[in-house]
Amino acid sequence: MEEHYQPHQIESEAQKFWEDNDSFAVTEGTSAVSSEEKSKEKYYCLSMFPYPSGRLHMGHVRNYTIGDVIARYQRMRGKNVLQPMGWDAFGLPAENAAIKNKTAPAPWTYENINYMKGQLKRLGFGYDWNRELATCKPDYYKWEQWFFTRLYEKGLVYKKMATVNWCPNDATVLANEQVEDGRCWRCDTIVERKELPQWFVKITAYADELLADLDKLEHWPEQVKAMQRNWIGRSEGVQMTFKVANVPGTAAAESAVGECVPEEFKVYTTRPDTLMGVTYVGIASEHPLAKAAAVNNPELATFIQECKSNAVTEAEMATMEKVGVDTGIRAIHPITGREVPVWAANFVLMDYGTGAVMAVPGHDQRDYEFATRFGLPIEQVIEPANGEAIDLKQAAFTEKGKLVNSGEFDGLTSEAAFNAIADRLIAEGKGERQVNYRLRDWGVSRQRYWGAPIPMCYLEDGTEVPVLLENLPVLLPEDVEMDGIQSPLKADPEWAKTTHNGQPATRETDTFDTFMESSWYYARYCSPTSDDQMLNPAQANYWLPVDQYIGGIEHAVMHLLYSRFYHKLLRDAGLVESDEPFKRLLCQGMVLADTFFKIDEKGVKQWIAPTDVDSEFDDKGRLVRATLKATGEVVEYAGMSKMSKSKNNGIDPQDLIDQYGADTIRLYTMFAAPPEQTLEWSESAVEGANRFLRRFWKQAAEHIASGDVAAPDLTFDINSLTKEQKDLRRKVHETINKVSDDCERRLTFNTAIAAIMELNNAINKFQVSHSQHQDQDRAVMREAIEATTLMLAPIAPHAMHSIWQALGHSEPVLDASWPVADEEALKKDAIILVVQVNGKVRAKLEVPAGLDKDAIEKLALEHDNVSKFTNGLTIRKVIVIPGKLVNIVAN
Ligand code: ANZ
Repeated sequence: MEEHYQPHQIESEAQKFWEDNDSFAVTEGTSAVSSEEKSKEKYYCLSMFPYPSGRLHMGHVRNYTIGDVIARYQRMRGKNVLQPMGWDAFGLPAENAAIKNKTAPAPWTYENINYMKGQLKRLGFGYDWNRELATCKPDYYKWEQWFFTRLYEKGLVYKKMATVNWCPNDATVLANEQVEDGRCWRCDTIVERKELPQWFVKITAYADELLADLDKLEHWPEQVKAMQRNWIGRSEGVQMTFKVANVPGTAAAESAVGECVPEEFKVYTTRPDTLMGVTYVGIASEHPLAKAAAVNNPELATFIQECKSNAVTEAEMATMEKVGVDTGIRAIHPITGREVPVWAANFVLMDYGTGAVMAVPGHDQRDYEFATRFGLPIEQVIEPANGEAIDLKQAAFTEKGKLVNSGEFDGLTSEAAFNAIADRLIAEGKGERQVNYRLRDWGVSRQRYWGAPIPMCYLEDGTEVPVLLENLPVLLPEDVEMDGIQSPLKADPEWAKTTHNGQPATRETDTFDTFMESSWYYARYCSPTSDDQMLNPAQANYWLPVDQYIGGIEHAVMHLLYSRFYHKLLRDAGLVESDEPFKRLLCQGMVLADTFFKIDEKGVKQWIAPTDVDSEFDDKGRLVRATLKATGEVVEYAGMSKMSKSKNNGIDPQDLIDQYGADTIRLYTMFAAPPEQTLEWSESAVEGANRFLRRFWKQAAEHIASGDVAAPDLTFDINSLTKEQKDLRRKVHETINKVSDDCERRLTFNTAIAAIMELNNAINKFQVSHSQHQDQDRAVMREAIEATTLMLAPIAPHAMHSIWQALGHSEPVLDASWPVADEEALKKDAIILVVQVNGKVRAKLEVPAGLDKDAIEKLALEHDNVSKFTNGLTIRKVIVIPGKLVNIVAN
């Protein structure tokens, strides 16, 4: 074994070994070769697959290191471990890059995949590359297209006109969460609203199950489950009808709108108990009534126009200024018959409930703000249950309570009134109970090119038909020219021409939302090459559900909800048996780094890469001075923030690999923080990780050089061990217990590593004080070094691969068994007891472990320092708490 740690050489040797032996290939144990796998418990460890953006960033490195450590650990625990990797390869950035570089998205994507795959290999991640998939490949999206046509046949897919967020710059539809402060998340352009025909998948049909099954997900972070619950947003309420008293200029309106102006409309409320406090009605600007009234109302028409260009998310709505216009329409209160004005208001969403609300400004804060602004009446109909006075001049009273000013309903509690009013409306045919979800159906149409073509076509008479299996996949042409304006699919009328059962037809030119691909890739890994069906159920059911899923918290809602939905669809199509795709979920924290800037001549902030800066710290570790490495110029420090291009504080993992090797980066990322917390980048901590590996390498090398390590005869005789030898053994086995628990249950690898480092210190001390010429010393040492090697193997697999070999093992460390603590070694020979006299500590007593109470009492009373304080007193009581304390009461 080389005396010095040479990561690059060691790492390429280990990687070659894994590659040559196809070490990470797994099967379900159905073939003869793999009968051993058959007897093992399966373990499916999955990290979220990357978008092939070009290079790995530290966030990827962190995510994939956590996954790889878990996978390797579970393998050493004797499991049959599947850990696959692939590429979430469709999406906008490829198009944008292609436009910029005047190429097509496909070659850009494949090149990136190639490069990033090399990086993943260089980091030593143990993936079964035989299962690699890229979602942009026809053999993958063919099955996604097929599944969509099945869903269409089942009535779970439909097309409708929908208002969408439209980014005029990217010419694409954006999901609500892709809109940040009214702007496109990618290019910052102000987002508009637009109506387009869109394909939808009925996720709302599964809303109840998606909500209920969250309770089954014991090993998911509470936070993620709460976000999903919130997103699904189940509420129970009443949908009721308001009649329209008048529409100003109805005839003109009808001819302009081209259809009948509605005579009535519906509202949805979760608080029917407040019905008697309705003083106006709010409708969305896109509501048919608003459109009708706008014909004769230019102010309203302008307002509707303005709302169109203001995309809003629900979060923004809460803080947004509430504005609106009186439509002139009057609606009739369903119980009192009183006429109330109908206002078009920007806080009413068209696609929630019915697009109209009964406004109760006394008890709803949004209605209150709106009423205050426009001088609409505010009436109290609920009082606090405890009879306290409320002040409607300050704010709405939004809690439940007891009804007042509500005629026959006065005195009822909100709960009782909910039922009484609902029953009354139902009896009069004016309403019904309803469960509502905030969750919308999943709009999957995108007007972009680089995605899976939606497998639908239109016959000459306009009938929509799903593409037949024999005509799938609908291929996306890869050899295209991007003009930056229109999707090549839309620009080429020839592409759309097709036939369906011999009849001429045109293809749909929209493509799928890329969440479609990422919603089922975890399942496809189980039978990645299956070409006669989407999934091979036997294989899928062997591996699924995923035992451990690891990824970023940014996917807490959309990706994880869509995948859960998709899994249930796959189940209902008979392809999988389980109800949920991911048993245990770990969301890793962000990677942060220091940010520095200087102000340039134009007064603009220039962000400076942390690697270009020298920092000085005070003794508390606070940064006191930062200077440019190149010139010594002082720069400003702006704190830690998420590594990002915009702050120029990203650290390229490739540079680190080149400098320190993969094991150091892996060890550093796992040691710097618990996986769920943010990781603060620190160059000196990377160096620390590197030093630790060097040190352990040296220890192992010295130990091996000290004498024969040929295994079997180098065992020790437990009965003749010295105290130091026993102490080291105890430390080794205590560490095994701690590290096992940290890796299995807690998933806190940082504390596991800290424990290994402590053990390492103990080894060092032992090595210095023991010449190791004694067989017994060498045997104890060997046990400690082997245990350390095994425990570090998942984290720093390359160095441990070499050390394990050098220790004389023929089987690779990858397949070695995880160490198990020896109960015998854990036993303590002696324990220290504190002796108190009348509550004051008077002595520390070393006694043999397992000594009985009487003997301990005797020893305590005989201790010099104890007898000094009990002299002349009468011993009243002696309390012995085994393993801890002796308390003597004397007076
Ligand atoms: C009257 C009322 C009185 C309401 C009150 C609340 C409190 P969740 O729980 O989220 O389902 N609402 C209904 N449709 C809306 C739309 N399209 N845009 C904006 N708001 C809408 O919310 C249901 C409540 O949100 C409904 O109950 C309605 O206001 C409002 F003291 O009706 B409520």
